[in-house]
Amino acid sequence: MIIVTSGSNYIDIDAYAGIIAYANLLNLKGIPAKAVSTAKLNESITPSLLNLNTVLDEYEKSDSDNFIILDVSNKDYFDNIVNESKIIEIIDHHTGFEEYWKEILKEKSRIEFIGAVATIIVEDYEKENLLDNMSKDIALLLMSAILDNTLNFKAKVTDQRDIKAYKKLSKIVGNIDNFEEKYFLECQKSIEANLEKSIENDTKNEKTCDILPDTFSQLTLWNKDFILNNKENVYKILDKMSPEWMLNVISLEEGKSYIIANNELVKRNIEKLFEKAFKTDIMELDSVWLRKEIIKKARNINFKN
Ligand SMILES: [Mn+2]
Repeated sequence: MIIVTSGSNYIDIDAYAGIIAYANLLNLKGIPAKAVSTAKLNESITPSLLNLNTVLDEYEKSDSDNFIILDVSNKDYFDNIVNESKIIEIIDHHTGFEEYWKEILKEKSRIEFIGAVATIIVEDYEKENLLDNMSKDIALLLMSAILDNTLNFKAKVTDQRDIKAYKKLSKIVGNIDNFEEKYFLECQKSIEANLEKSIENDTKNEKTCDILPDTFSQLTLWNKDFILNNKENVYKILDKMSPEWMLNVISLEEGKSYIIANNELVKRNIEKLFEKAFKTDIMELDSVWLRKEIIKKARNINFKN
């Protein structure tokens, strides 16, 4: 049996959609394959997506199993069920291990730097002329994967191929009004329901440079309203971590970041960094800025306090 699987610990919607869709493609081609994961599913796999008529398969271990790995190529992070010497294909979009796998798997190592692995799977269906055989539910999973991994096409990793694949999937699914908004609002709902844990999970506590506070939090949301309406709560959670913090709120609806900070020194430094002023505790940026991009900018700039 061919086992299509992904990473250990947590998998996101790109891995989840990818392994289900790829196992299904192999089945359509008459090749027995199962989509298996023993990892936890993260918040990008929403309750609505879990309610679709698509599921992971049960795993029954057999010595004759071969493995296909999706959305991860660092062998330290493969699902625990994987026998490394039995890997027959890897499809990923993370950098670092492309030469290693090319050597071993030749053309069966497909590591390409685009927005989502889901896009590569859609292209595979197309090459096999099997797009018409893809179910609406699988198409919905793959659409969500592309949205999530490209941050609604705003992330710099977004490729034209992602946009093209998404359009093809939309045709299979038919008309859904504001699918992007619905998907991200559902992700946002689980963040709101568990605000403290969500903030903690996406806070980095480390010295990155002289300008930025060590406590640097980030939330990716459809819109910023909830956070602004619950400012006191948000401040309380962050103040507990450190008197000096900053929060990067990525608003996907508007395609821009908002920096929130309440410490005067922190605010002054960020104002120098972006050459922009805070309106009370909020600074509106011109586009989506990821935390790692803000840190990079801060490290490249030298100024005296
Ligand atoms: Mn991915």
